[in-house]
Amino acid sequence: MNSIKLNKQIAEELEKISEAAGYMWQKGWIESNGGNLSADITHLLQEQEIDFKNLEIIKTQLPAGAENLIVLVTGKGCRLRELAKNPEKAACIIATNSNGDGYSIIWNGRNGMKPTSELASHLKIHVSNRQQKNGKSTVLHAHPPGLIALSHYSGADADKIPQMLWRMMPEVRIYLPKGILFLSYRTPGSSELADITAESLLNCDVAVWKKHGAVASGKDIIEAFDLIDVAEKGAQIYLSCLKSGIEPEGLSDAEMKDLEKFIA
Ligand code: 2HA
Ligand code: ZN
Repeated sequence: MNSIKLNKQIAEELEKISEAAGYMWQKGWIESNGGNLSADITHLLQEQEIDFKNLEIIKTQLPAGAENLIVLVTGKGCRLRELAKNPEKAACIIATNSNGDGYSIIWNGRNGMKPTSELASHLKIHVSNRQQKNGKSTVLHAHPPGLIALSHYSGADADKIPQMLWRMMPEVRIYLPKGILFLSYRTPGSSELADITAESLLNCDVAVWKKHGAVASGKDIIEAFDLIDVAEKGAQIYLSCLKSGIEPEGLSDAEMKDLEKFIA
């Protein structure tokens, strides 16, 4: 049942989500039901537009600060590739309650649609973005293969990989000024994963979930996509060199210094 009508601004958000889903499918980041995304659209809906009467409340402990939010989010078990042609097959809109102990589905809750299993991460990042007032309202999680492959490496020099990705080409350093952070493994969907991800995104542009995927947040979903795309490009170049038997040189310290001057 739908308790709201989609207004023009929400329809525009959905269009960008469809566009990003098309790119991600082409790039092989969203196999089967892999990946999930969300947009905090609280500011796009007037309170009076929502008819809370007769709405089922799905009880769950929400992260602190996640009360009274309206979030467009992909559905649990849904195929993100379907967003490209028919968002109704893979996304719904939820409204979190004011007690912080549940939410209602206010758009597209029919056919048993439930929000993604990674809802905790999405909500915690939205709360953090609001606290930071950084203008970011979307969160994207996908399974880009290059970053995941690199996250399997745990040799003594594993902590040098983020620096090496920065050095693969100037754009990586320029576009991801806070860099890429590889997080230790946590169970998918867990609140521990949500905590470490929201905290890490304060200090990086792309967080990599070890042996799982990548997460980024942007002012819109295309910006979040671009962040992961640039990080993945760095990973692909690095892996291509290694696969070709080339030990990549990477931008030198002097070239990096020069670049930093250029960025400043
Ligand atoms: O939504 O990618 O991390 C499926 C996933 C879980
Ligand atoms: Zn995943």
